[in-house]
Amino acid sequence: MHSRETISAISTPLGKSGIGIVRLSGPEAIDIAGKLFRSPHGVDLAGVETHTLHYGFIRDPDTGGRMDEVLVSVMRAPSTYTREDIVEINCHGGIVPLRETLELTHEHGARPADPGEFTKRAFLNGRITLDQAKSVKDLVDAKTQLSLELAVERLEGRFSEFLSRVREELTSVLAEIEVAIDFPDYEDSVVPRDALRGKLEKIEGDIDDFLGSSRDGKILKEGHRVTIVGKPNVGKSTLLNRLLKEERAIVSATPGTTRDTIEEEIEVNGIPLAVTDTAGIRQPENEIEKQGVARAKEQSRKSDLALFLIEANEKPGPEDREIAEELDDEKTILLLNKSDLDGNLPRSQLLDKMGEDWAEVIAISAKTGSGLSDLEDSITSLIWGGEIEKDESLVLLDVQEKDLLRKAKEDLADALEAMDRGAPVDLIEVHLRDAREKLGKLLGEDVSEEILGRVFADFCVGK
Ligand SMILES: Nc1nc2c(ncn2[C@@H]2O[C@H](COP(=O)(O)OP(=O)(O)OP(=O)(O)O)[C@@H](O)[C@H]2O)c(=O)[nH]1
Ligand SMILES: [Mg+2]
Repeated sequence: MHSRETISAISTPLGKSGIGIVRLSGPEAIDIAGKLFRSPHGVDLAGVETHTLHYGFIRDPDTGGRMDEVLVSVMRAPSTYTREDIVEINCHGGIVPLRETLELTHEHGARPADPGEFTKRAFLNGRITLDQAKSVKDLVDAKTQLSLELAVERLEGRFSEFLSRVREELTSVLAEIEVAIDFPDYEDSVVPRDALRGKLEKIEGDIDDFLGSSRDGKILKEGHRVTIVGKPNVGKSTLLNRLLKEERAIVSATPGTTRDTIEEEIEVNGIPLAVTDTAGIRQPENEIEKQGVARAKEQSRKSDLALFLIEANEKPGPEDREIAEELDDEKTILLLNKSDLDGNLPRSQLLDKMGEDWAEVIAISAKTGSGLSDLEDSITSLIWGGEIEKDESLVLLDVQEKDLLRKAKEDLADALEAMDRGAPVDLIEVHLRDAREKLGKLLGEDVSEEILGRVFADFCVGK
């Protein structure tokens, strides 16, 4: 399915760097570039070998004005990223000539590429799977090393490999069943139900394992989850505001000000974090507080890192110790807050009461900001230090993918159930076909324009 239109875009990040690439893809790519390119050696792009590089100038054919000194690479279909003819014009003169060169390609027959359109063409022309196309996007926006590595892994096609294998197994089961449908009289002798059952159970189990080893792509891109916990009035909301550098949460001297959890995204030394402020944990006095406290506890269990606040100038009480019991101390930074006030207790005395195994203990003042950069550095080093370990079998799935995979598994369960109650073989077949169709969708076959549009719409132009 080759497109008749030729597209072009700047495919390097726009910045002050001296070099940039205008990329053209489509049947007229070489033609259009040829109109703009002048070689001092008289090279005509139309006649050059594929995958060759040519030195020359870009000139406006109408005025003859010289735009930029360039290196042009010519790659002919099908061995290219999009499987179409591709020309890349490497411009050297900075952003202005880069833009002008792009405009010239538009004036001479190319259309501006939509975001992600190069990758979309690569997919439509069968060069990469949808899964891999998405990985290109993940790669482009990978924010942390971890998500980058996962994106690369995915690009290598682990997910597609798994899907293809499972689908093949399912197809062979379906083939056996079809025999039974064609020769109903011989059903029992032709289709050994026990053997089929074993195969289907294995497929179901494989999908289940795979789901277990996957993780929401969304969460990783949003960053590590950090929860701020502590008894009422200890300064949690003040700390959130301080980390956010804005007044997000209400702060007051009345204990119990925050009734529910508040989540915000921040960046600390370039690492994205999803930070949650929680209701102070104490014996709840009413229903609303009770729910807030329950949610705070749940949130701290789910998080990758907890920031646990106690007062620097007060003996820790039973409330503090009760919270401590809920936390995994290796994944908790103990913060001695309000250290700007008089009467700070010696650290050793506080740790005597609170235990010493915290990942880090830091004295801060959420109010004045002292100790905050120590806290930020400590969060950074815990994350980079591998506190959150990369699970080798981890695969990034987005919500829709997970959902489809889960539904495919349900179809298999339905088929098995139908088998158990001795349902006719064509009913079993219907469920298996449904499952197979879902696996096909996950592999990017039979995807409607709408879904495709969604996948490629949030790409950067030029990819
Ligand atoms: N002196 C001083 N006061 C602080 C500090 N941090 C917070 N406070 C004050 O302590 C009071 C409670 O602060 P909050 O941030 O609302 O405390 P919280 O933990 O969110 O309280 P709840 O939402 O009720 O659980 C406010 O009056 C803050 O100004 C600090 O580092 N030093
Ligand atoms: Mg609060």
